[in-house]
Amino acid sequence: MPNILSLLLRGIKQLGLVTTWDSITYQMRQKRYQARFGSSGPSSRPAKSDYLRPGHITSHTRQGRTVTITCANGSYALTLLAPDLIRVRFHPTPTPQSPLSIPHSYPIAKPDDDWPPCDFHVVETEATVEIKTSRLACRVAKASGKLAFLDLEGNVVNEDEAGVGYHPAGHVICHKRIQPDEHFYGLGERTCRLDRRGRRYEMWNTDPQTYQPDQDPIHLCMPVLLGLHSRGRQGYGILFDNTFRGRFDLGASRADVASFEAEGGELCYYFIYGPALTTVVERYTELTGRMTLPPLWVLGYHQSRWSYCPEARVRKLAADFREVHHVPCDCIHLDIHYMDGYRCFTWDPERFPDPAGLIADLHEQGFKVIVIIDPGIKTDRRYWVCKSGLEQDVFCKYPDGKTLFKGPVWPGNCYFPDFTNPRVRAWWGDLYKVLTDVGVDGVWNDMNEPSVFGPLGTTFPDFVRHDLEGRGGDHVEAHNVYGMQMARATVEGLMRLRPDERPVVITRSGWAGVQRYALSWTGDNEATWEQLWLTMPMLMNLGLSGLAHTGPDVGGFSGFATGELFTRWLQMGVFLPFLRAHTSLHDPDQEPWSWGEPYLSVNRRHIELRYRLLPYLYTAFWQCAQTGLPIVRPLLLAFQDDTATHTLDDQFLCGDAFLVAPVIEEGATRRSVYLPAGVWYDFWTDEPFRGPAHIEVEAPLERVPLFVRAGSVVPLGSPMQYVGEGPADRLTLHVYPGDGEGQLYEDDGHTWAFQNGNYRLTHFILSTDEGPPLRLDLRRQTEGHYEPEYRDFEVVIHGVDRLPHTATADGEPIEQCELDDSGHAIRLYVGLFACLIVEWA
Ligand code: MIG
Repeated sequence: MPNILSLLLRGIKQLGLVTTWDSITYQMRQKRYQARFGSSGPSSRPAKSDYLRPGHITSHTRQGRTVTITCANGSYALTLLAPDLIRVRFHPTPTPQSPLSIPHSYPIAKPDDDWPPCDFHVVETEATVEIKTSRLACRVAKASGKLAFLDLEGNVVNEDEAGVGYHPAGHVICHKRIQPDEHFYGLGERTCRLDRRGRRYEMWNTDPQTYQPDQDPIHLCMPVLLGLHSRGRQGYGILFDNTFRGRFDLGASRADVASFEAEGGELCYYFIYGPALTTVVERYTELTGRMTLPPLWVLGYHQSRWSYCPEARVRKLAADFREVHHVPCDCIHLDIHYMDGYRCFTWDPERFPDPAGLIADLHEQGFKVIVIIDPGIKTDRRYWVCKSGLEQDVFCKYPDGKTLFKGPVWPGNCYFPDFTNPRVRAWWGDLYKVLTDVGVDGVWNDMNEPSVFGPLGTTFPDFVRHDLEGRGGDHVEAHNVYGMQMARATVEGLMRLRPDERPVVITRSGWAGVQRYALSWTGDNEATWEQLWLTMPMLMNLGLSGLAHTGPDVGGFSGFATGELFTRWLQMGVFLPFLRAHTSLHDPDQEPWSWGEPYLSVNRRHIELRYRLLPYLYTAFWQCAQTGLPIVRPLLLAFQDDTATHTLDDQFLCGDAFLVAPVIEEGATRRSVYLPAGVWYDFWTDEPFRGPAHIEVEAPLERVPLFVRAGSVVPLGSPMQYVGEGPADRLTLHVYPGDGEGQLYEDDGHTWAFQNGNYRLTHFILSTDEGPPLRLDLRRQTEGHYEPEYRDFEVVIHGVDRLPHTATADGEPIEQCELDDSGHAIRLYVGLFACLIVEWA
């Protein structure tokens, strides 16, 4: 009893009386519905031995790109989409399924017919049926029907242990063998280390209401796994294409066995061969889609809290940035208190009497505005969205097909749109007109796991029905894609409403493929040092899972950061794709100036660095949109054959040039850093280091340990208060001697004109002759017809301590050349050159 009472009191304190009451009555109602429609929650798991396995092969046939292999207890359809990409489907029926009926899949962006033809042949031996492409072999054992994927020399890349299995209750599973030195990555957003091996991961998007390290699952699960073994020589990926509640077990039950399973649906997975994980990520994002290029301002600094209100508080925040503290910022986020009683698509008439006026003024000062939108629609017939939704029949229902599912969230009881219905998505997208009409620039979709308040379960009951693109199904199947389809409905709406502007949608939940629709932030973290560290493995694995545009609540959502913690988190954030400070309702403001000096100055300097980095970062975003290669990368992605990188998760690469090693310990002013093979320059001192090596570096509060790979050409812009503040008159190219290539991508920063050639892509080729004499040769080639505003370059050559003997641009001597104050770099001033040659006597 005291338990219930304290729960009740806590509930009332956090949620208010109405919502608490709705929460309690919700529990009572759910009990009734459970009695009527069946139980809810994970069903009991069959024993491993209870699964039906394929059994021996009876025949095989080939039709188009699909090989059908019939076994005693079912049949495989193995479809060759590319030489390194095979889809495996297994059906328990003895009659082969038509390989042509491909069920709709939410993750898949590239249908079978869009893949070019793929050459392969089928070879039968005494013991196997083997499918061979130019990259890989898929061998099926005749006796057992088990699969193995091999490279062309016959080395095992991945092989079945018990292999695929079906259970009459509808469960599907696949058991794989773990290779001795195998490491695992991926699985979307997890609160665990970079290497996923040795534990279980649930596939069930969940609102943890502030998570702890090692808590699982949280907001955004993805059924994509990457494996790396044989000292980095073998790498592959698996997408388990099944949305039902499920789990991955990566050596938890048995150290040498990995499995993935689901409570229903098909046993269908895509196998992607590397061996380079960069190849895997590229293929995977070809299959599931890539992000579209965001507008440049999204790469700026964002400031948020739960919630900035009323209007006067927002205006003061803007003035604090521009007039008081001169800290650059591009965007202010409005959390749920801007709404009228938490009703989405409304404004609180007292707190925000004139949203259009406020937003126009913020625009005037160079701010963009992002507002939060939740899926729950208050059950209030006088509220226009609810009324329209009821008229249009958009809300989720119980199996009787009549009763609307109702659950409490912030506004009290809510109905929930069924985003798995295309008609509902269209309705939802159009609602945003009321927000774009007043000038809102982007949308933040929260609570879309979906989250419902109440101890009996934090989401819909299993038996709630969904459209699932017309097929129909229950929540066990639709749950994991609910958030992704909400983000999709949102972005499709924004595209219709503002076709010329690149849309901005932030989502908390998602599933494989969500990168096509939205960026995401890592939800409700905590203001602790451990969670500062955790940001790195979280983001690196999200990037490997195809979702590269991500970032944490800098400073931590729950709890109040110390000045030192915020500053250290921000220093790391400068190199993360999405940079936003945010905090919870119950905590003080976390703004760059909240702790006074010395923090304010350090914070300002690092946010200024973020803005100088924009040309470099934007290029990394463009690369990611082209190839899927993430912006924040684990070191193993660039140094796969260096086993020291395979579990390294306290430092990361940002784009092609930077290695970032944030300080993750309170009070620390030094840290050790691992530098992989090659020469690395300390960004702050220009001191060169040769890797592979563990080194100790100074890390005073004033700076984040940062290294630049030799051979890099890093384009940096000028400091500014916000994107588009004024014309840039110059671009600085930071050159780090060595041999390498670099890119710079530029366009207007917000429209789709780049799709018609209105962009400029610059290739830099840097070669260095160590000499003596030392000689640097920098080539610059461009494509596309976009013309940036600047005409001049400042070229900074790092790691040299005296003026060159000759410096020419396209054969002409360069007049302006000076030694940097540091004494470790020189500066040259040149126009739009094609070939720069600098030589020291
Ligand atoms: O139940 O909108 O993760 O960023 O500030 C909490 C209020 C709801 C959770 C989000 C958080 C946001 C908060 N929301």
